[in-house]
Amino acid sequence: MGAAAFIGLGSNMGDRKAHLDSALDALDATPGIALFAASSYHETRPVGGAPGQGLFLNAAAAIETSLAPVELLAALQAIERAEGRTRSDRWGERTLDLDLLLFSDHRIRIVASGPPAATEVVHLEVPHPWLPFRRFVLAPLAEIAPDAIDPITGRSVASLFANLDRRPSYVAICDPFNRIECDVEAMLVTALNAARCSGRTERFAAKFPGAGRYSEAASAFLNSLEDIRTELDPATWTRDLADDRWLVTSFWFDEFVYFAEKALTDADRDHFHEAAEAVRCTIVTPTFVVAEPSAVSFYTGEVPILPVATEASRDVVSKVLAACAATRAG
Ligand code: A4P
Ligand code: MG
Repeated sequence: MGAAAFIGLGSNMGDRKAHLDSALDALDATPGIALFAASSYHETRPVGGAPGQGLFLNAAAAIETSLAPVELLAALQAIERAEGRTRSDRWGERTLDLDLLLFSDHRIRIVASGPPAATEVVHLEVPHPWLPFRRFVLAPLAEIAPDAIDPITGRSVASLFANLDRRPSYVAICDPFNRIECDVEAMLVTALNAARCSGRTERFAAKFPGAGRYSEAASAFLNSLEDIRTELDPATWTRDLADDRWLVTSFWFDEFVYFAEKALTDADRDHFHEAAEAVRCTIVTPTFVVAEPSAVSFYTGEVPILPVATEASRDVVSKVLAACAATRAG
């Protein structure tokens, strides 16, 4: 009939099971939507939002639809309203929340705009921006669609879900242009009681050694690779971190490689590239990377990225903490 899409369902108010049951019926009854599969219902602790909220029931549904993405969003919101959803606080308690997780292989970013009086102000991001971070979304989705692909990371749902269970849990901050306030790393380390690398690696983040000095820089870059290999050796971190402790670094390996390769001459670049790829296989990979938007543009890889605008440190930190909590909540 049309496109395959996946919907995340959540409820933490009233008769939660009844809300999810009727949402699935309503989806199937909507013209242009056929319900293909629904996951079991998962009881989960609330992530974010006001304290004291009740536990959620979360589920995922696979549909086929002839509706356009914006029409589908409108249909989801109509079903939410029919279940008594009122929009109060962001991430507040809700009878029913329906999120469009994936729509075929589309990447959609419609940012709400228009005059304040406009009645139809659409905001839609697909894949859902929190998809790779949320256990309460990936666990039910992996039940019904383990092979569905997230077009941003190119990874399957099963692989994104497995990523959350990898240890050590590791957040890398990618900020090559120093746009994120420098106290963010320290605030995160404190809030998460996280481990951090020793000072040696900090210089990769601060000023890539020799950057811009071309041929002279080649050996410095190769030395830095060796430092990274030592500092991000999985054996160290598996030994030093208790199961659930986070590692936080103020640099990201891919960022270092990207800028090193830009700075090197053609002759040095190939050799460096080979060496970097060999190191990549031996070091810990971030669970996710925190990056300011202009740093994201050069990257098209498998590691999930949490974009943070150049907002106040407090806001960046609370967004990162929400993502960390979402990977864990069960
Ligand atoms: N919007 C943009 N993209 C989408 C999309 N892909 N799917 C816009 C659905 N809506 C999308 O949503 C706010 C606006 O997002 C809408 O106007 C829509 O145009 P909302 O449902 O009014 O507000 P919200 O749900 O409070 O905020 P948000 O940011 O959508 O939150 P989420 O992502 O829905 O997360 N913890 C557990 N354990 N289980 C949960 O289900 N859910 C949330 C809410 C937080 N914590 C949770 C759970
Ligand atoms: Mg929502």
